[in-house]
Parts: sequence; C-alpha cells; structure tokens
Amino acid sequence: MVIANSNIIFVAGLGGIGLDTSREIVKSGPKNLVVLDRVDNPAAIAELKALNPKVTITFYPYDVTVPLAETKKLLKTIFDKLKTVDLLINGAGILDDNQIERTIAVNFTGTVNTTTAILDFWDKRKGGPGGVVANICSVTGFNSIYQVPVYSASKAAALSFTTSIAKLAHITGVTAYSINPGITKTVLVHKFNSWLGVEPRVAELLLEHPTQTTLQCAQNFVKAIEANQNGAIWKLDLGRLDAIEWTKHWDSGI
Ligand code: NAE
Repeated sequence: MVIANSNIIFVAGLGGIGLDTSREIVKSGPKNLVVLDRVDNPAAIAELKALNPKVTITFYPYDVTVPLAETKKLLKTIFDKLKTVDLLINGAGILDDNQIERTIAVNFTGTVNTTTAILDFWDKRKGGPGGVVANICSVTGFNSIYQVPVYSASKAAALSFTTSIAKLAHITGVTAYSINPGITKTVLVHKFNSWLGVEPRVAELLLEHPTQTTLQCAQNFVKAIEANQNGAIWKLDLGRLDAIEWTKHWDSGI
C-alpha cells in the first residue's frame, strides 16, 4: 500500500510505539491520519501536524472497551468526513496480569470489536470497497512470556483472529496482517505485574536482554504497511523486519 494520499485510522496512535509510528506515517504523506486513543495528547497532535502540514490530522477520544455500537457510531462520523478509509491500525494494549478481564477486553476484544465495526463500512457483500487491517499483536503470541500468561494469551488470541480475517478476504474484501513487536523500550515494559506475583522482577529480567527502540520498530512498521501482504505475520524485533512462516499442525480442510 502506498501511504501517500491514503486515509488511515490509527487506534492507539499516541502510545510509545504508536507515536513514533504516527510520526513515520505522517512523513510518508497520507491525506488523512485519524488518531484514536483513550487519552488526548494535544502536544503530540500539534507535533504531528507540524511534521507535515500537508497531512490532515484529526484526533478522537476512543476507548476500545466501549460497546460495538459505540465504535460503529464513531466510525460513521469518521467515514462521513473522509468518505473512504484505506487502513485501520489496531494498537491498543495493556500489560498487567493483575487485571485479567481488562487485559482481555483491551488487547483482544478491543481488536476484534474495532475490526468487526469497520466491516460495516468495508465489507464487499454490503457493497463496500474493502480495506486493510493491521493489528499490533506481539512476539508473545508466538511464544509466551510465561510469567505474564494472560497478556501473552491475549496477544496469541489477537494474532489468531488476524490470520483468520486474512483468510476471509475473498469473502469480505478486507485484508489483514499482524505486526508483532519484540521487546521495545516503552512505558509498557518498564515495570509490570506478573500473574499472581510469580516473578516480581519480570520487567528487569526482560530488559537485561537486547531490546529495540520505538523508532526502529516504527520504521519497520511503515515498511510492513507498504509491503501490504494479506496474512503476513510480521516480526519486528531488534531493529529487523521478518515475515514469520507459521507452522501448520492441523487443517480444518474446509
Ligand atoms: P504504551 O503503553 O506506550 O501504549 C499503549 C497504547 O494503548 C497507548 O496509546 C494507550 O493509550 C493505548 N490504550 C491502552 N488502553 C486503551 C483503551 N482501553 N482504549 C484505547 N487505547 C488504549 O505501550 P507500547 O509498548 O507502545 O504498546 C503499543 C502496542 O504494542 C500494545 O498493543 C502493546 O501490547 C504492543 N507491544 C508492545 C511491546 C513492547 O515491548 N513495548 C511488545 C509487543 C507488542 C513486546 C511485548 O509484548 C512485551
């Protein structure tokens, strides 16, 4: 996909990975970047606007845990304004295994609901034009950080959902791929609760190993957007971008 002149919705476009990715996207010159996030950050929005005055940047507050109908209402407002949307990025995530239900609600249900809501506007069976979904999952969806089993499972679930959506593209016209960052230096991994306190030093232990910066992650994110491969499982780790070959252990045969 060519980012130049496109219309992009970015859920969680103001987080650690989100903001640097928003910056890289804006540099590539989309027509519109609509940033949705739980909390506004006027300074960050102003900075994005100043980065490339040709790009129209809009912000709407959006909590991904709202009911599906509310998400559809917000998307209607956006579609009424933009007419077409080329790419939806779902990036909302929390890492706190003390909050089991919230983790599943944000990391998994939030991704599922926002994707489901945009199908109202994109589904070719309803006369829609199709579109592209990029879901930020995680390398912990490949192999868990077992000290945070709830977070890891929520990311595995988001990854599984994304690969199914990709396989439904011939029916819906909507393609999808997953963006799976390795450990990236953001507030998310500074300090976090393990499940039942099984490892109080999980963040410290993780950060003893090599990590990547949000800028490295963002630059590879933009490369993945441009590659636009339906069903791709992108690993963005240690400053690299690699497409993962998923091992098949079973096939439904249908
Ligand atoms: P961050 O905490 O800076 O960003 C989290 C973003 O999610 C923020 O924009 C926040 O407002 C938004 N958000 C949280 N709850 C929300 C809600 N209810 N509704 C709407 N938005 C909400 O952390 P980050 O590291 O930039 O994380 C961005 C995404 O990347 C998350 O989905 C995270 O799980 C994922 N990710 C991060 C890392 C990492 O190392 N930083 C890795 C993979 C994936 C590696 C691991 O999995 C540990």
